[in-house]
Amino acid sequence: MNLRYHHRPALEQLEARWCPALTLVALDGAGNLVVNGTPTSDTITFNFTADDQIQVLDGANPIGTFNVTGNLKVTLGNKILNNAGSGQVVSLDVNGFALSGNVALTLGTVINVGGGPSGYQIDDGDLGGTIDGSLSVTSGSGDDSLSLISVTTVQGNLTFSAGAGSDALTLDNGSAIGGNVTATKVNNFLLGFAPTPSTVDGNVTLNASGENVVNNFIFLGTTDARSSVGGSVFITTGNGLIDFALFQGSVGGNLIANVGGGFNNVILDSPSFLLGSFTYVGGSGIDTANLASTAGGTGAVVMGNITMIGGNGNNQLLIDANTFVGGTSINYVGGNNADVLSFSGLAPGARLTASLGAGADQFVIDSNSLGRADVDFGAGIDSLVMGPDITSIAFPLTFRNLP
Ligand SMILES: [Ca+2]
Repeated sequence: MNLRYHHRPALEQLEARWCPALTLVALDGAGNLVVNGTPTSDTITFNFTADDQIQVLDGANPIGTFNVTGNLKVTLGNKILNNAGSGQVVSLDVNGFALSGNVALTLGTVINVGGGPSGYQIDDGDLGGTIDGSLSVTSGSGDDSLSLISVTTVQGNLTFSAGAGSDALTLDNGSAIGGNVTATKVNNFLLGFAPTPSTVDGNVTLNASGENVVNNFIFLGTTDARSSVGGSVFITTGNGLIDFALFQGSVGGNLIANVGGGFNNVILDSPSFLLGSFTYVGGSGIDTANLASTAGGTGAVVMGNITMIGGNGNNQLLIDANTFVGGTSINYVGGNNADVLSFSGLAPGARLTASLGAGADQFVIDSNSLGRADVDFGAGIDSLVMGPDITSIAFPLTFRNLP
């Protein structure tokens, strides 16, 4: 081996790796602001000084201010970061102003060796503002996050393709998306938590198929100011622990979740409003759905039908006394293992159809507010539990395979 011969070219490579730079910050002929390269500092800021006026800063270093009549198109590369703080930040500091066009961020992979977060951390500055077009973010294998938490409005669609890693999308504190939200390989999604509601007017599609990790998808609000999705919510995940919850929020369309294997848990809690139907397809492993009011008062309201297909595992569908189902059908399909189907809610127009499969299953009924019920207990030593609030059944009820 000739160490002396190889020494000089290796130095050049190290310099390129450890001294990143923005290689292009300029307007193109169409009025787009094009930013390419890798920020030198830990923060690149797009600081709006007026509508469509964007000052670019790499750390505290101003690169220039541009009149952006088109779109903001940013491509940032891979970076090794040594940062114990906030990680590699991309700040869309709209400052209460507006951008007429779209924002498109294409981001590489940040590896942080300093203890702070890896990945690109994208925020909306202190004051928020309005993006008249759409916001799209594509990121690499780091743990990337996109947080709109400062009263930002995106009139068009929001798209976040987060790549590998544990990625997060947070829309909170007055965020408003006029179009659809599509998040791919995003493991943590939160809509609304602060007293000021956050809204998505279109659909929310969360596609984490193939991501066999923990996924948390939460739609929140407060009793006085509910966060909402105007359209439908579609959730697809791989195997692993999937939690999703609708707390004190509303969905104008349907809620459809296909969550793969592993332990999956769904909660619709007090008060939450689903104006369409609820469809929940689990895989192998324990799947639970709890439509309830843990805090008392009004529970979940599902105006459409309920369908749960639990697969194998000790699955549970619990519909408690404060939950109202407005649809005509509650359909439950269990697999092997011990299923529990418990209904004590209000579904006066619904026909409950259940196929509990093999295993020691349990059907618990404690409400007469049901159109009718047809329950096939399947194989196994099963049980029917009635009460304590009712002592007899006042609706048509048929059983099969009850020992
Ligand atoms: Ca990522």
